[in-house]
Amino acid sequence: PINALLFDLDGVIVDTAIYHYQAWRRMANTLGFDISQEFNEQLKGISRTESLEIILAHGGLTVSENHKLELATQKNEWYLELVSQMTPANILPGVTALFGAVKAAHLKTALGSVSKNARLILERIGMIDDFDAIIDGTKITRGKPDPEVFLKGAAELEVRPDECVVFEDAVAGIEAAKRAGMLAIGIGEPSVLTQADLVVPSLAALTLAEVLTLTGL
Ligand code: B16
Ligand code: MG
Repeated sequence: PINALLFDLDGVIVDTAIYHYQAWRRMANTLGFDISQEFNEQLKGISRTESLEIILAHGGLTVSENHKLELATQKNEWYLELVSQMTPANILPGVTALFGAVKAAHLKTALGSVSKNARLILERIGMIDDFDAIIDGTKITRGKPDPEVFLKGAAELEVRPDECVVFEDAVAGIEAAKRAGMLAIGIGEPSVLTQADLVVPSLAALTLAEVLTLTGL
C-alpha cells in the first residue's frame, strides 16, 4: 500500500526552476556566454556546485576554486532576490487540493529537495507546516540522481520505500526515485521523463484517488 507521498520542490510545488535559470543565465552572461532553456533541463535537481561545474564546462571556462565560490555565492544572491518576492500565489496549480486530500486520508508527506533554500521557500509560500518531514540540501551529502534524499525522507517518515510515491519534474529526480525503489510520477513531458511510471502535465491533472488506483491500492 501507498502510505507516503514525497515531493520535489522546484518544478512540483513551485516554479523556482525559472528563477534558477534566470540567475544562472545572468551569471553566464557576465562571463561572456549564454545558456538556453533546453540546456537548463539537465540542471534541474542538480546541486548548486555541480550545476556551476556543468555551466562552466559548457562555456569552456576553467576558473579557480575561489572564483567558483564567488560565482556560486553571486548566483545564489540573484536567486534569493527572485525568491524573496514569492507568496502563496506562487504555489503551482493542483498542489493545495492534493494536499487537502492527502491530509484527509492521513497519508504522510515529505519534501525531497537538494536545495539549500528549500525551507526559506516553504516559509515564503506558507507551506512549511504542511510536511511531516523536510529533507533538503542541508541534510544530504549526495544530490539527485543519488536516491539519498528520498531514502532519508522515507526513513524520517518511518515507511518503507515501496510504500512511497515520488512527484518529480527532473530527469535526475525520477532516476533518484526509481533507484530508491519508489513509484515515480513525473510532472512534465513523457518524452523527457522517460523513466517515470506516469507523467502528467501538472498536479492539477491528478486526483489522490487516481494516484492510489494507479499504484494498485
Ligand atoms: P540551491 P529540487 C534543486 O531543487 C533545483 O532543481 C536545482 O536547479 C538547484 O540547483 C538545486 O535545487 C540547488 O538549489 O542553490 O537553492 O541550493 O528540484 O531538488 O527541489
Ligand atoms: Mg525539481
